[in-house]
Amino acid sequence: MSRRRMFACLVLFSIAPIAAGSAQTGSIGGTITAAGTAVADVVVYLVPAATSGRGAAAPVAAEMDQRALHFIPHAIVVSPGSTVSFTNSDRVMHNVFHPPKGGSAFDLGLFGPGERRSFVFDHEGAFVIFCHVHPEMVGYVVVLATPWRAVTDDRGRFTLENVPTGSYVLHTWSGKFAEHLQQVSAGSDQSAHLEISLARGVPVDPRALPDPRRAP
Ligand SMILES: [Cu+2]
Repeated sequence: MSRRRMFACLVLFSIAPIAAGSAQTGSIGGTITAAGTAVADVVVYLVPAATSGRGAAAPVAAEMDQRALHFIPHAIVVSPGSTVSFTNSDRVMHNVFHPPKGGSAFDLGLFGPGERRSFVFDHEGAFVIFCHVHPEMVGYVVVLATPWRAVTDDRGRFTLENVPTGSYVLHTWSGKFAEHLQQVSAGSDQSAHLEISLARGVPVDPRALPDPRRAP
């Protein structure tokens, strides 16, 4: 690493804790279960109750691996304009495609061990990802502009950090469960903990996104 880059990193590391400790933000965390069992790979996101408060996250570079005939992670959440790279880490051919739905279909073709293909997700939505070679392979790329978003871990846990003080509607997205909506508020230096139970049902695609007034 060059001296200049090292200096830039040091500056970033020293600024970050100050921003995270701002008195104007809080955190909202919790656990998601269904029928008493923790659910991993659920996307959790906040939409501010006031339209004017909506933030937009910058595009990112994200990775989704193809390993042991699975997409890993099973679900990721990125902002519009983000590039997602799919790497074939197996010893067989793989493919990545999203089936035609609302004109958003794409197919990255067949690619071999060690190869990588990328796709830029320009618009919000929940994109189911398949492989032509292995019909059992399924993954999800959920594209959301809101900066307050997370994916539950293996124990169903999530944390939304640096949420400005205010009122929000919390949404969940999962390939298997109905959307859960809940009004929440973030307070200065407060951390809320939620226990959310999901019911089986059809997920709501974020492309039909949220009228913030549509609260339970
Ligand atoms: Cu495959």
